[in-house]
Amino acid sequence: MRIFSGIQPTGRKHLGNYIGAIRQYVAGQDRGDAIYCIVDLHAVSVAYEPADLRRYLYDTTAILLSAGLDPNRSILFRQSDVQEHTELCWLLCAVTAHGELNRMTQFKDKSAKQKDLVSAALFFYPVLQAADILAYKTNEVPVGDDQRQHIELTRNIAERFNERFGDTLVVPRHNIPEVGARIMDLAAPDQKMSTSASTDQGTVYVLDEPKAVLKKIKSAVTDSGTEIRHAPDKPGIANLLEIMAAIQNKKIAEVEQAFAGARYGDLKVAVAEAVVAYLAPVRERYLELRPDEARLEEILSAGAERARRIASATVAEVKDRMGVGPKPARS
Ligand code: AQP
Repeated sequence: MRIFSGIQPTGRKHLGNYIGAIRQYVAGQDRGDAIYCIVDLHAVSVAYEPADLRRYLYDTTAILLSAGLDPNRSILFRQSDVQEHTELCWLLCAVTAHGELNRMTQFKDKSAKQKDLVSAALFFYPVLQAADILAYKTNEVPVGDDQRQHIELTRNIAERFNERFGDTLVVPRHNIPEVGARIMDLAAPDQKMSTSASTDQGTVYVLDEPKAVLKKIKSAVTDSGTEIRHAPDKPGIANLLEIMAAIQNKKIAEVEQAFAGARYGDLKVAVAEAVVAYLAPVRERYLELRPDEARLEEILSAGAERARRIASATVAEVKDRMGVGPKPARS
C-alpha cells in the first residue's frame, strides 16, 4: 500500500499538525510504502518572504525527522525538487472544473485574508495537491479533518481522468484520525489551531519550550460549568479531552471517565504535563538535527531522486493517455 502526504513549510508546526498529521506519517512507515513531501510550491500561494521559506523548509524537515521519520524507511523530499508535480498539475487542470475550485472552503477562507493579492496559485492550490498525491499512485493520504474537501476533489479528478482517458490513476482515500483530526485553538476553541489564523497564546508549537506549553494549556479557555464532558456546548473541555486521548492513544470516553468528578484545573494540568512530556523529546532531537543544513539537504535530495523515479513514470503515462508529446518508444 502506498501512503503519501504533504506538509507546508510555512511558519512553525503546531500541536494540531503534529497530532492530526505528523504522527500519522511516522506510523505510516510501518504500514506501507510511505512518501512525504514538504510543499514549498504551495507556500508561495500566499504572501511570504523568500529567505524565510528556505529557513522554514529546513525547520520542517528537522521537525519531521525529529518526530521519527526515517529516510531509510520512507521517502522525504522537497516538492520543488520534483518538477513532475507542476507538470502533472497543469495536465490535471484539464479535468478539473473551475466551479469545483470555486467551492473550496480553504480558498474562500484564505483568499479573504490576503491583503494585497489573491493569487491564481491560491485558486489552483488544490489541483497541485491532487497532482502531488496522484503522481505516486497513492492509496492512502493521512491528513487532518481540514483537508477532507481537498482529498474529495483529488478523488473526483482521478475518477474524471480515468473516465475520459482510460484507467490510469489510483483513486486515493483519506486517512483522517478518529481522535485529534481537528485540534482547536486553546484560546478560541471554536477555531481550528492553525499556522496563519489562530492566536499565539492558543497555539502550542512543537518547538515551544516546556514553560510556554504549560502556560498556554493552563490558560486554555473553558466554559462556566464544572462537568468534564466531550460535548458541543463545551468546546474548550472537548478540545483538552481530545488532545489527551490522542496523546495517550485512548478513546475519548476513557479519558472522560478518568476525569469524572475532577475539576477543570486538574484536567488542564494533566493535559499540559502530558503534552510537555510528549513534545520534549521531539524538541531535543530537533535542536541536535537542525543546525546541520548540509545533512538535511542531503536527505531531501536523495528523497527527491527516489520520488522522481515514481512520479516521472506516472507523468509519462498520463501524457501518453492524453496524447501529449511524442508517442513513447515501446521496448
Ligand atoms: N488543528 C489541526 N488539527 C489537526 N490536524 C491539523 N492539520 C492542520 N491543522 C490541524 C493537518 O496538518 C497537516 C499539515 O498541514 P499544513 O501545515 O500543510 O497546512 P494546513 O492544513 O493549512 O495547516 P495550518 O497549520 O492550519 O496552516 P494554515 O495557516 O495554512 O491553515 C494537514 O494534514 C492538516 O490537515
